Amino acid sequence: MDIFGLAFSPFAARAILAARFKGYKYKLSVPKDGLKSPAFLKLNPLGKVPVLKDGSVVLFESQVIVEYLEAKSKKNRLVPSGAKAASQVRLIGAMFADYLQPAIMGLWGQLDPSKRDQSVVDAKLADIAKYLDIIEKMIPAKAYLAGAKPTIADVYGAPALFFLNKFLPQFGADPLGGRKKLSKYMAKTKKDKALSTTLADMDTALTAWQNSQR
Ligand SMILES: N[C@@H](CCC(=O)N[C@@H](CS)C(=O)NCC(=O)O)C(=O)O
Repeated sequence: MDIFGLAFSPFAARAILAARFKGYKYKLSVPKDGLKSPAFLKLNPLGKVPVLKDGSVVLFESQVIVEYLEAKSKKNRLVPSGAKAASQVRLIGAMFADYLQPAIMGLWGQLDPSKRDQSVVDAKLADIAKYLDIIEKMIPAKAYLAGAKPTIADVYGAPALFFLNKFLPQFGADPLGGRKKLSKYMAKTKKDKALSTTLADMDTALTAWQNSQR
């Protein structure tokens, strides 16, 4: 299968992580002529990454791609089968995907101190702290965000936490603010091959992109 994406995109990272956790072979490529080229717009009319191409299946929207990858094989389940367990995993995933990540990415336009609006920064930092407190209470003290094995909570959580660690120090804030379970999780991501490789690739690609913008 083919994943079209930029390695530092938190949305592409979801597709990449899901593919890695599930054990699928895939090829990652950057859309050759850009995101708005006629060829790429045929795959995703929105001109955004990620896009997944698996034979005749062409999908965009990271959450749909993750669900497809999960549904394609029962191997290495990312959503447990029981209704209660599945809902807990989905709830943790939703906190990251729908609340924490948008608040963190809202700081993207504020990174340059000369163009910063401190009221926007303060509002985003307050939202981030609120969501982190909620997540810290929800997650179990286990190796992964929703338990002993990787789930979609990690697929949505790890890319968001990557950007949290990258951005917050630039605003003088401590990314995890001493939240014990989340801090332990971040330290443990180094021990999981899919997580450590994906986060390292995001780091390399983000640095290269930032250098290209200077
Ligand atoms: N809702 C989409 C968002 C994807 C998205 O915004 N991707 C960014 C990269 S981080 C992108 O392609 N931006 C280019 C653009 O919007 O022109 C998803 O979940 O896949």
